[in-house]
Amino acid sequence: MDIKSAAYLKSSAFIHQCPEHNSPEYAFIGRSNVGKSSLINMLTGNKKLAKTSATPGKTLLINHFLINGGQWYLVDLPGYGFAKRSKTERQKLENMISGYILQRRQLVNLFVLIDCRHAPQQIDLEFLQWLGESNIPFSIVFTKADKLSKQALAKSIDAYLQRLAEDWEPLPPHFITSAETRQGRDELLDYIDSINASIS
Ligand SMILES: Nc1nc2c(ncn2[C@@H]2O[C@H](COP(=O)(O)OP(=O)(O)O)[C@@H](O)[C@H]2O)c(=O)[nH]1
Ligand SMILES: [Mg+2]
Repeated sequence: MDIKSAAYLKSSAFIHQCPEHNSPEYAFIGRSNVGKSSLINMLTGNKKLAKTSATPGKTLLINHFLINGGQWYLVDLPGYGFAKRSKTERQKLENMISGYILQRRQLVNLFVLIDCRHAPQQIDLEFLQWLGESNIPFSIVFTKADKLSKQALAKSIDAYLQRLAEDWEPLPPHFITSAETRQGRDELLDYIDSINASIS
């Protein structure tokens, strides 16, 4: 499958402000700076669609992007675990994120992004646990694959999957991507396509 058109639609602070439609939504989440916006730009082939930033913690809203005229939607969620925010600001963001994830009936799959260079971190593992307990369908996307050699990449991802295997049987689906080299693009789009086909 390919993306024929992609357009920014709306930014929302609450689920009740999110666009009304009946098409599937695929949302991206992960720590600030993990590469959510870059991945959306890479998938859609539009470098300017989602705002990317070298300064972490910029996206504070739920951003909807219309794909192929509304056949489906990509959703850029705020990053979690950005330490420099105040406690009230963090709480507000957490409510926004959990509200969307738990209540958005159009959400068919959540992509949880993990920097391929990082060892498993508590905040991500706990978030995955919470998704499992909440019965939210999700998959894992290892980002920034271009930052490691082939060998180091395989080693890092193996270690991560081994850690996940302590909590998950079977392992959730996972993808390896790079916004620079476009690695993983076809696999992710085919995966989205197969989910779209299974629910249409
Ligand atoms: N080398 C490399 N850099 C990336 C990749 N994805 C994102 N980045 C960089 O990481 C930073 C954060 O990316 P961004 O997409 O804004 O992260 P977000 O906060 O999760 O939306 C930016 O400086 C990006 O250019 C990637 O696949 N490869
Ligand atoms: Mg972003």
